[in-house]
Amino acid sequence: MPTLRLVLGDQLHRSISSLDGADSGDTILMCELWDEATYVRHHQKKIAFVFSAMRHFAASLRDEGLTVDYVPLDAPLNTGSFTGEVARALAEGAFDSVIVTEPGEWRVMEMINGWRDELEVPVHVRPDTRFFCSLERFERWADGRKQLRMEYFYREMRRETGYLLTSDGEPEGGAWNFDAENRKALPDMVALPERLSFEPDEITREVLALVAARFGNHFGTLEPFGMPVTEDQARAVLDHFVTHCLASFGDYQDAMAEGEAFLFHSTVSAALNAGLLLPATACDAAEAAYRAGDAPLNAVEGFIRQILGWREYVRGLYWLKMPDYKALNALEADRPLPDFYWTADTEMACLHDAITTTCEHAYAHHIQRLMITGNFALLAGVAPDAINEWYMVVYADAYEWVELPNTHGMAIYADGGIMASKPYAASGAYIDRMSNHCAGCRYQVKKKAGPHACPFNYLYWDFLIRNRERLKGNPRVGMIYRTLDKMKPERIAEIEDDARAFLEGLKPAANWP
Ligand code: FAD
Ligand code: DLZ
Repeated sequence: MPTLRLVLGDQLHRSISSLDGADSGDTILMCELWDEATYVRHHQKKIAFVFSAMRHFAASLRDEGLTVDYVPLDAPLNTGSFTGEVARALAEGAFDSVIVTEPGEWRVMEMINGWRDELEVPVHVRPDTRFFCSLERFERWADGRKQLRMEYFYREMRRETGYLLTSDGEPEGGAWNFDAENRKALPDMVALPERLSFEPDEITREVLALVAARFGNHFGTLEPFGMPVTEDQARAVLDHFVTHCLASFGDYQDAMAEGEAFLFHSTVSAALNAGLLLPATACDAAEAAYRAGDAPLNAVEGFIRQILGWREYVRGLYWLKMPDYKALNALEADRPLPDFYWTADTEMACLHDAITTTCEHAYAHHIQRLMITGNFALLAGVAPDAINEWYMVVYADAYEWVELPNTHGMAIYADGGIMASKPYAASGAYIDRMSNHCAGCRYQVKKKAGPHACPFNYLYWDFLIRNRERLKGNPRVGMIYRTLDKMKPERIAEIEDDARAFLEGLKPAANWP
């Protein structure tokens, strides 16, 4: 009897393990689902991207002669959920088993686990072999370690994969990590590369109309839409990055610039996470550029570290620590999400810029996510569930396996240091050093107190004061507390007053929309 092979919307690669051994007698089930589009109310561009990429992938499987049961969102019998659609397919056809590749989110794994009892045929869950590091391998790495720091994991991955190793097995350039060279601000006159954008074809145009009609009240701008929706287009974005951006990626990795969404970043995360691009393809292309002398080591190592190191590490950590991880709230943060996260209606220029970019492109680069929107949420004490939901909604690359560790662990320190050795808290000085936002801001970054001072300045110290008992034992923040200890009581009171007034003035978000 044939097999029912379920392919989820972020598993869109021909090498996905659920398709291993597929033949024309099997049915490949792909479904556009109300539940998946609304369990968080994803950015309109993300829904369009996923649906269009799914439809293109289904077409490519059919071109190969495979049988695809593709359920569009508006199909009359569409039940709206993975569970409903698998049960319906089984009721309508004769299948001996269901095969699926492990999903990227805990909640979906829970659903699939439920099928083992609910369905009358066996359910086989195959490992997701798109990653360099299997979940078992990550568990072995983590086993017995007091601290799970990315850097040590990354070195093992470098050794195992051979990326950027000399013939003696040592790291190219004599060091594993060139991060110290990757912190330059953007010079005024630097020319930024043009970005690839793809004219929507008929499939994408149909999807855009569907999203406008059914999800037009979700966050974000739907059009113009130029995201890559096929493997070929994703590969073109990668090649464009390698040719035009990679050489400067390292130097300006941490830079920010007003009105410039992409700088020298690759913009491949949505394609990688949906399966259009394999991580090995991205790392191979970057290493080839280094070997050909087309990009310097600090850039190529930096790029490979993001994918081979951070991306693999956060996935391993997510599956190692879930489900308890999500409930952690080490700093007992409980503030509602400020309304400006949805509207960009804030006079703080850096936040306004990062949120505007996010709304237009369903994208912001790492430093905007970490040091602007993340840093503000950390300092203001926004409740983890509220800020996690925001990050899940607004980015086209957001899936819980990668969003949660980055937000919960890295940005807001809700995991109490499982991921980061100290909170990534920063005052306005950091933002001023790494960007040109402050020059045009209504607030003054050099002012420490009063209504014209940059709010990041007093919120930074207020955060440290509020969390003294929780953080004082951390040797990495000891020096900052020694500075705080030298402040006069009047200065402490001034910081607390400014912070209270500012935070009380924030309008909390109504549930979106
Ligand atoms: P580049 O800067 O060009 O980096 C290359 C690739 O490296 C990225 O495409 C991505 O696949 C990978 N990468 C880089 N940093 C990380 C990281 N910290 N964790 C995992 N992969 C990384 N990334 C997501 O893919 N999905 C998310 O939902 C997500 N949420 C985030 C939330 C917060 C608060 C923070 C601080 C970071 C988050 N990131 C997330 C990581 C990172 O910001 C994005 O991967 C990156 O901005 C995507 O842009 P890019 O493709 O141009 O990346
Ligand atoms: C993100 C997403 C969206 C918006 N819609 C669908 C969908 O309609 N059908 C589908 O199979 N997958 C979708 N996805 C991706 C899933 O949410 C993703 O597979 C799970 O979150 C597991 O990572």
